[in-house]
Amino acid sequence: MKNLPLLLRTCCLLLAVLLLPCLFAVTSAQAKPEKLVVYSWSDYIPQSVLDQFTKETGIKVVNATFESNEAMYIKVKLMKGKGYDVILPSTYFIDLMANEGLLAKLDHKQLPNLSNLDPALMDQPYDPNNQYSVPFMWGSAGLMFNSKHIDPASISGWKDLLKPEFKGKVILSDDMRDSIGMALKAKGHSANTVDPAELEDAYDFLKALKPSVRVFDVTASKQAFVSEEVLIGMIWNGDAILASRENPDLRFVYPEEGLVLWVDNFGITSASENKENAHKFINFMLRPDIAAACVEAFPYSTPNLEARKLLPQELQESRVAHPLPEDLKNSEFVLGVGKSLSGYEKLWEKVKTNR
Ligand code: SPD
Repeated sequence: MKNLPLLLRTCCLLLAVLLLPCLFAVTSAQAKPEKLVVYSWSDYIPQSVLDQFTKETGIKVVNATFESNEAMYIKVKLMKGKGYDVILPSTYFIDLMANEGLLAKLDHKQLPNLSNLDPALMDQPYDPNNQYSVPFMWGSAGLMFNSKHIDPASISGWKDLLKPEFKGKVILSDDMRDSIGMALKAKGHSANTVDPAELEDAYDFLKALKPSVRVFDVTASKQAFVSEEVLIGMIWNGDAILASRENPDLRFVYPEEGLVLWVDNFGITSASENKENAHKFINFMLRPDIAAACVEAFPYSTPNLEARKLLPQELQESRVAHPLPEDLKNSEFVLGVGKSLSGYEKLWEKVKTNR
């Protein structure tokens, strides 16, 4: 260095000073890889899909899970969204969370794969123009029974759950809107009623059914059917397909009174500090090959029309995964019920505590 001319030495020094921050940036990026926290329903996004995202982008994904919208909502609200980037609420929590400022507006320019989605499930009243949410999967809370123990000709709807021979053999969904929605349908009402008298009717149905209920569950419902711990009751359609692969005596029924349908949607928390990566993740999940991989692992109904074409024939044609319009006669998507939510909560509390 001593022998170099002064000008050259000054240039070298200047260059070193300029490059130093870049060097630090590179080392700190290497030490701390980018990370996204995705808060989703359990058994919904296969680990292989998350690994594929990391492989393609270098972004690590932590998949925290929840079992109900209510549990997810309380946690996100308590933390004001901090700590979570992408969340997966059902329709009836989208408007609630958006109105409370918990969801960020989406930038559709960063989501070109939106074009793969079925227009029939877009731009819904709970989120006009999909400003805050994009559908991932939809499905139903249907009726399943074991045909080894129960004559298929004897089962046509929810009212059959009340038959005395099923005492102690019934499973109901531990999801408040699923089970109250089922009871409302059984009584011929809308699953989204705000009429207290109709809710009282639903309560009467659930009260009469309670002695027959072996368990309220959503996470273990598949296993309860497979092991024949329960013989009849409610199950989400994706779990029904997985259960009947393990126990071929299981039959899924679209009840004549109708059933409740739901759509689970991706949203980004307003507190997310990784909104660009969150958009990258959602766009990746909307890719046909990725959405198809999700349905193959957890066979719910996909709103991704391009993904559906990639599914094995058996799943493309399954009426449990992809019902025909006539299967959904009298059925309804669960929607927000505004201030009446407290009426639903009180009813649920009474059912669960036998009051
Ligand atoms: N294992 C994933 C299940 C997702 C079910 N969505 C439920 C909506 C609740 N009504």
